[in-house]
Amino acid sequence: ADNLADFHGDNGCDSCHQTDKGPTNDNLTHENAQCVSCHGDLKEVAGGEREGIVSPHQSHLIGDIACTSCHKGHEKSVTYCDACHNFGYDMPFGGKWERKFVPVDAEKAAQDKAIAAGPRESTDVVIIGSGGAGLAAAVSARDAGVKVIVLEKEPVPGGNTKLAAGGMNAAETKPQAKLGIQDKKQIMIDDTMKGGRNINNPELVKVLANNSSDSIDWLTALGADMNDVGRMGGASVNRSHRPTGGAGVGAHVAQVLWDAAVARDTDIRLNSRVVRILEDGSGKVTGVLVQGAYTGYYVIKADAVVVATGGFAKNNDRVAKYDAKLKGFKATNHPGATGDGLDVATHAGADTVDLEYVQAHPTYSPVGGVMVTEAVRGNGAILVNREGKRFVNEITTRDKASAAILAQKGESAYLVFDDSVRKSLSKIEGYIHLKIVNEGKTVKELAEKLAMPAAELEKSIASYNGFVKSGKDEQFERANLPRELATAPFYAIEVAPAVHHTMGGVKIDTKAEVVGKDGKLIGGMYAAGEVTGGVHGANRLGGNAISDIVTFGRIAGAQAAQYAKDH
Ligand code: FAD
Ligand code: MEZ
Repeated sequence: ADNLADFHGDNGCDSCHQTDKGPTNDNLTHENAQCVSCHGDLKEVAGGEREGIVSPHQSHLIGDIACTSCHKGHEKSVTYCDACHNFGYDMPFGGKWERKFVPVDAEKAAQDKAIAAGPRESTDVVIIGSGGAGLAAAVSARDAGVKVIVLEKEPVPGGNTKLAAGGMNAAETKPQAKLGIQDKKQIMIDDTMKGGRNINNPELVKVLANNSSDSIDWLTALGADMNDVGRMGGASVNRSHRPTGGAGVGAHVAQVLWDAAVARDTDIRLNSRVVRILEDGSGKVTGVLVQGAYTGYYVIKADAVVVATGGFAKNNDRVAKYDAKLKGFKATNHPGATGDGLDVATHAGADTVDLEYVQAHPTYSPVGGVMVTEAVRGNGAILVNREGKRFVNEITTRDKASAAILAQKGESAYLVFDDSVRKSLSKIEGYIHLKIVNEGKTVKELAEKLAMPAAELEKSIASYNGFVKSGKDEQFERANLPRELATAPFYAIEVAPAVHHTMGGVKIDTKAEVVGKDGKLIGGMYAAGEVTGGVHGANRLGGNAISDIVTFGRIAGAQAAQYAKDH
């Protein structure tokens, strides 16, 4: 047998499919139920795995992960995890992970034919993308009482949102008040404008900051725990909210939003790529053209569409077009962050802003294929070079920290911390699990493992601890000095910059309405999240994206629902 279908061949097509024509929907609902009926659900399969391996069936992905996300019937199976990691799983009938970007208008003739055939179904609001912006929009549109279809091109939901780690920025919140943190929405506005080099759209920044605590309350009411509050680069106050104990914010927020959307009976379709937004002669939205991975092209008629398709950091050709310095760089993003949603919106007349600004995250682990959250630095870690010396204010903005790392020998650095930092942030356990963390019982032992001069590393840590005691970093003016690095064991992770966030995108107004190339609003088209531009200016502050997607996702969903009711 060459693939799973061949292997199961003796059982006949109906052992997987409902009809002899193959799949009946793009979620492969029936096919996946068949897998589960024989092999058990994810939890049961994970339970039977060998101890000590990084289990492919226990992951940070959200929702009920479909077996068919990795296990394919008629082609080679692929390990979805390989889009980021490289665990070397022994996958039955496995092939190599590869992704080629296919432009949205690649099959024009087939697309035109589907459009000519007319709509297969209709709804009030279509939401493109199942990341945080899309799911927040879905929940708020459902709460406004309209019919919603969410379309997601990947086999798994959650986009980049499910990967978000360090936190969600918000000012004047209840969790801050409980911890005695004094903050002001105006300070969040000022920090965001300064971090974005003052080219942000100030009206959008006001919406971001002024709604941020309401967004925390909204998530909390849906069941989220946003009670741990830490510091991110460029913030002058601790305002980055995450679950108690310091677990990753994104997987939690995405799961809460997913559960809320499912509880509201939202029609969510995976493996469903939107390739065109359709409009009438006057330029008003009339629906979308979908490319179902298994059911082919079809049209959904809709009154309003929310574009929530995320950024394009995983599409290096496109990134390099805007910033040649980033050519060939790795990316922290999920495989779907290619920018085709941006193409769909611009083909339908949307204007764009700030596309030339692409952000590198300073601390990506080339060994693990994962981003190491800024929260590790926010909670006390320092950055040292191969000589064991600090070289930058660790919690400066990302553009500055990335440039400083690239200026070091080997174009990488080590993130060094102690056991008290580890205990402050449960996300670190994930890095240990991934085996990307070096450990020493003493600073000397750690330095020896890194082939670094031990005396220099000891000196750097001793002088940093002195700054913590005095409350002033005499070397780099680091503003937050949360704890001394004095509790053994000591740890280090090698880190280098990787493409992380695309600041620019579709132009929107404060109601998430899309502005057309002629400067007028496009009737029925809304956008939210990383696909949009203007909120973050030239450089996004850590923690501001989750705030952006929840606030503007909610606004886009409510506005699209109202538009659908009015038309
Ligand atoms: P996404 O969550 O990326 O969702 C977009 C979805 O649209 C994807 O699922 C995609 O597959 C789908 N899609 C795209 N095109 C189409 C199409 N044509 N048809 C159908 N579907 C389509 N920000 C913070 O504020 N705090 C953090 O701690 C943080 N940590 C991060 C850690 C990592 C590793 C990464 C990569 C990012 C992090 N960010 C963080 C940034 C933040 O996660 C993202 O900017 C944000 O989640 C984007 O949300 P979104 O909903 O706009 O897009
Ligand atoms: O906002 C981000 O991208 C972020 C906080 C990432 C991280 O380091 O956790």
